[in-house]
Amino acid sequence: MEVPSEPASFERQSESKYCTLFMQPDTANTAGPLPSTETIVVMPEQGIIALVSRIGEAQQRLWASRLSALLPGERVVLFDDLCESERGAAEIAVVANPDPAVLAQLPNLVWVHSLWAGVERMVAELPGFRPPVVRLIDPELARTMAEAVLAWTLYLFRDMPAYAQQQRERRWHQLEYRRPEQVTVGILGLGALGSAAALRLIDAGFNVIGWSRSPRTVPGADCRHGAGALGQVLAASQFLVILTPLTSETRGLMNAARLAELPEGAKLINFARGPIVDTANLIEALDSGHLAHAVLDVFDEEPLPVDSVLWNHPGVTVLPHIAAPTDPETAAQIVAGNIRCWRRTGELPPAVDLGRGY
Ligand code: NDP
Ligand code: OXD
Repeated sequence: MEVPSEPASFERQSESKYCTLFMQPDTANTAGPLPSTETIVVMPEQGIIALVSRIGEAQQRLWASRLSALLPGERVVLFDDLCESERGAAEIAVVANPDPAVLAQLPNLVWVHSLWAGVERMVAELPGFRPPVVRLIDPELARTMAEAVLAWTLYLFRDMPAYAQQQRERRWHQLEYRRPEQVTVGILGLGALGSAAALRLIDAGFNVIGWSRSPRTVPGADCRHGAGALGQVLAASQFLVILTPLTSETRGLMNAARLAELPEGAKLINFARGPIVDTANLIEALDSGHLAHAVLDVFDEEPLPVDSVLWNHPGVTVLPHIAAPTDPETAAQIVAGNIRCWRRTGELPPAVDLGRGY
């Protein structure tokens, strides 16, 4: 511990154990007089967690204070507020859409925790990144996504876009009703979010057929896996919900040929990432009447450019990436819990497979 005998300044430079800390004696200890004329330097044994994000500064500060409150033994600090030695000392980065150039300035990172469930942009921007990346797996996020999938499946199932159009035309016309059991919803992706969505749809009475890369079991759902099974899943899906991550295998997955495999009049919901569906092919399928409607929450470019044809297409419902927002309260608890666990045991939750892309 460094004890400067005659500090030139009493300015508090940092609370870190890594930066020299000068504290004014009478503010450093409010419990009573200091025992000697020497200045006491308080250096709390705290780890440094760098917060790296391209979200706005105010939001970053909120995350930092939320996490700090849950992690009394740590300092959660915005990257820009870290001094040089602190950057070298940071072992953990908590990130949300991080700038890769900024992450590169944290040379001793041991691991990274994403505040978001989807890490596709990060994976694409960080080829060869070595520290393990842990993404957010939050039951509350899964619940929110399942709720969104049910909400927009019902929106399509109960013909709300058609009734809204009829109202604009002052047209009184009753469309045929079918029961949920008469309808099959396909779900591409049976991970944390897709499997929760499947269970919610089954609970609401729908038949569910799901698709994953490796074998998965969701009670009550017909689960298929592997590229060879995609055609069977699409052929059965009157409604198709996309919840696979964007990877080299899923980019452009729903192209003209795949869209054509859906039954006539099928409806599509993309809650994953825009480039999984080929937009031009989707518009063609809607214009030809092969597809009846698409609910899109995600796009090739976000925010969706004002001149995009999707805004005014009668067969498209545009949502501004709201299917399942990160819940700050539950996400902070989960991230803090994972950090505490790692400090205690050295164990991390399963990391993203950067080679596989998710
Ligand atoms: P998971 O990693 O838990 O699940 C991904 C699923 O997709 C797995 O079942 C996986 O198969 C499957 N999959 C991946 N690649 C393929 C492939 N080539 N062929 C077949 N199946 C494949 O992810 P989450 O469920 O947590 O999240 C999914 C996505 O949802 C995120 O990546 C993100 O893009 C999006 N998202 C959107 C939000 C929104 O608000 N719109 C909010 C949060 C996330 P397997 O089980 O075999 O690994
Ligand atoms: C996420 C998202 O990945 O909002 O969390 O898409």
